[in-house]
Amino acid sequence: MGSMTASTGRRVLLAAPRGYCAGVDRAVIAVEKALEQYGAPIYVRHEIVHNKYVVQTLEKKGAIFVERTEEVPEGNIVMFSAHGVAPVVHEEAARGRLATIDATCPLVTKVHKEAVRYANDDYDILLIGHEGHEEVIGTSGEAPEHIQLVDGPEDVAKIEVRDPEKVVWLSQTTLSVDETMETVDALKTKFPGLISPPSDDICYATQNRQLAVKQMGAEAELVIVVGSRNSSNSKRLVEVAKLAGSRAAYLVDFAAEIDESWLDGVTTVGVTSGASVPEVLVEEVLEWLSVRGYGDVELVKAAEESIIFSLPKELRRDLRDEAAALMAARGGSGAGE
Ligand code: 0CH
Ligand code: SF4
Repeated sequence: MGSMTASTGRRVLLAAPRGYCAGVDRAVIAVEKALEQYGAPIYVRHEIVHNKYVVQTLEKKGAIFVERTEEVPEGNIVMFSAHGVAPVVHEEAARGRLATIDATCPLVTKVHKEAVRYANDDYDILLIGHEGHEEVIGTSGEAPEHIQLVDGPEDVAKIEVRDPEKVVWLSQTTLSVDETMETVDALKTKFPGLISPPSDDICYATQNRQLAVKQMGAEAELVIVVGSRNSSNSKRLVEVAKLAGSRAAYLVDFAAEIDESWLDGVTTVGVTSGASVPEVLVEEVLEWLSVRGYGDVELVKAAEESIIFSLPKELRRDLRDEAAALMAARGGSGAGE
């Protein structure tokens, strides 16, 4: 490795942790398992995770991605994505006589439960998150009449609450930690009685990936983040890298999207990937860099991760009645093509 290194000094800093978090791993395996157990097609409402390659790969195996529950033909199986859904979506599925498999990350479900609890206690809930993002739509749907969205510090001025002594903030799981703290500070200035969530809503994976990219951003002139454009946590990594000091940071889905000119005058390249990104895509980027003289790879390790989630309950227990009925209708064979 890197016989050129001594003369050129070119190197790659590789973030750890990066890539798949426990919630994504579980959700992607869940689709694969569902395809194995019940056969194609398996409908998935919304991209199971926000990654182009993952979606394309699962489509080839027989998954069909839809945006609305109503698009799923009656009597089929529909999976809910890792980002979670509002309760009304469960009702839509029941109305459409669909069997459901819920791949919502348990850490998103945790935030849903917090929302329900504070709504039941009649709090005003200030949900920090990005407008229009699937997760925020799902969480807000738990208690629409109690929840207001706060999309960054600039939104704080317009927020009004019924009783400033009964306000709590919650958040999307994939936000920038630093920007969220700015928003919280602004909210606290306005509402000194504001209560914080019982535990961090921004999840461990989001936090750790930002920590690692922050460390590398201080040293790397260029940071390449592998991830899709609609992936909130991946986009945050680009922002965090720049704030940490890297001259430039880019989001790419594939190595082929990297522009050679980005390397001009660059000695140290940082590489990381979002929580929805398979490692094979990072390997391709490392290969692309290695061919261009950046073959010396150093790990920047910010945290250890060992968390694993068990599969959605619908895939763990024996067939649910509705899924069993569905299989009977398909001719009784478990493993479809
Ligand atoms: O970062 P976002 O939430 O856009 O989603 P992703 O890229 O699919 O990553 C996984 C997070 C899923 C829900 O927390
Ligand atoms: Fe769960 Fe966090 Fe991964 Fe989202 S990013 S799926 S909340 S572990």
